[in-house]
Amino acid sequence: MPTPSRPTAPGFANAGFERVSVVGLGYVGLPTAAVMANRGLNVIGVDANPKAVERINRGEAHIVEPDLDILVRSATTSGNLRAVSKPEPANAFIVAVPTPFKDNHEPDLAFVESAARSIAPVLAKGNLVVLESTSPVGTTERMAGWLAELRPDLSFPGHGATMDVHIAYSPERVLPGRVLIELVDNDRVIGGLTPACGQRAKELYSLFVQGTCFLTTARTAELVKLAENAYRDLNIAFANELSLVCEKVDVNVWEAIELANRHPRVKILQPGPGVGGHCIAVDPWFIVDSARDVTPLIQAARGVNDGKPHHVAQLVADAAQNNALGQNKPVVACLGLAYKADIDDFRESPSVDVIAHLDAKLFAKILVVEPHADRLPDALAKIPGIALSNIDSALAAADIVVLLTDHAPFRELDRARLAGKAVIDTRGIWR
Ligand code: SAJ
Repeated sequence: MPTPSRPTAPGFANAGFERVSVVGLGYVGLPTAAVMANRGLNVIGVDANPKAVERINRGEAHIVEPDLDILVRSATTSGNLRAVSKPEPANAFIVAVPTPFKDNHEPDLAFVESAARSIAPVLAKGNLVVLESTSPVGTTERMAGWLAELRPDLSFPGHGATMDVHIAYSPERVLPGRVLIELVDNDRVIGGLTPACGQRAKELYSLFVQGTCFLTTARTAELVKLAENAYRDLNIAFANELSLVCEKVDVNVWEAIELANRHPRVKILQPGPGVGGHCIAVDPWFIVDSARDVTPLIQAARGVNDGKPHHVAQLVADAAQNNALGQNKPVVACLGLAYKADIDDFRESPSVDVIAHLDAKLFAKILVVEPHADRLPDALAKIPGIALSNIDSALAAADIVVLLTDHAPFRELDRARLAGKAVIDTRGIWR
């Protein structure tokens, strides 16, 4: 993790950013605010959720991410980080709000628009606004348009001959579980609405980023971010498709991939129960939305990955029907709810999807084990016969064990405890 530095020292070179505001204190915004504050910048974090604001001001992180609590505590104790629910004047605004999609997979920019509306009244000549949220190509231009409409007294890039406010796009690229490391170490792509906007944003990020900052246009930077996540989605889809092929031809997919990866130019990813999280399962649709007729590959990958939870649910149903105990309905233990290992994020989780697709009538009980949950998500709580359990009770009762998320305690499980049970290991950790 980055070494927390002490608060603003006299003569600290802040490139004219006396005060920086981060709008949206979620999985990206809070770590960014905390890292900048620990580098000596004066940071105001803005979040619409009053509970989050309160907790941050108490020096606590409201999300789980390694070492984030320590960094937030040190940032608030030094006085360099303060959370508020309404924007205040600052020299720079970093917008890090969610960009989900609507039911038809169309991007939903409501949070970006409302962030723009909330900062508009406090904007001043000389300010910088950077959008970090993953966004469809053209969103930064739209944000400039919203701001120009709301502040006719200021000039914005693309709106008027002069430029009072610089605007840029710089996507976050951090991996949950490694956010504090990647925030500092990763290279950064910065797209200005004009070259001067990009340059000003680079001056801000250079205050805490140790990777290289690459300058480009806002539209290119927006597409780069989408391309990165679509690329990963496609590669996971290939692994998932291969796992279906392997089932049909009776080959162990994990062994086949391991051996194929001994080729110097092959690096196949790992199959699993599907693709989850708020990024990889969402962002490819932003490309599709802009260019539907030329993206059959990206759409097919989404289909393969979204189809995987149904397939796993079918494997569990088959195991229930083949259950050697005969007359009695089997007990199934489902291990893991998070969308990937060792985090507490259940958003778009394929593990949750698999359980939601189980046919409850086939089972005496569905026991769910998730070390990071103290209650079942709403989507699952209504299933008849379902209960949250601990690993010992679940394994003692289970006839069928389904490994969905490869959390550390499951990886370390003594395999002897699975003897005599039907095991469906969607992540290949027990082979
Ligand atoms: N997964 C597999 N097989 C693999 C790798 C991942 O099934 O071999 C699954 C995971 O279990 C999970 C999903 O894919 O369900 C996504 O996990 P991930 O670790 O690939 O990615 P995220 O969503 O946690 O973070 C991604 C990262 N993007 C890339 O690696 C290109 C991260 O750098 C981005 O900042 C983040 O999306 C984001 O916020 O956009």
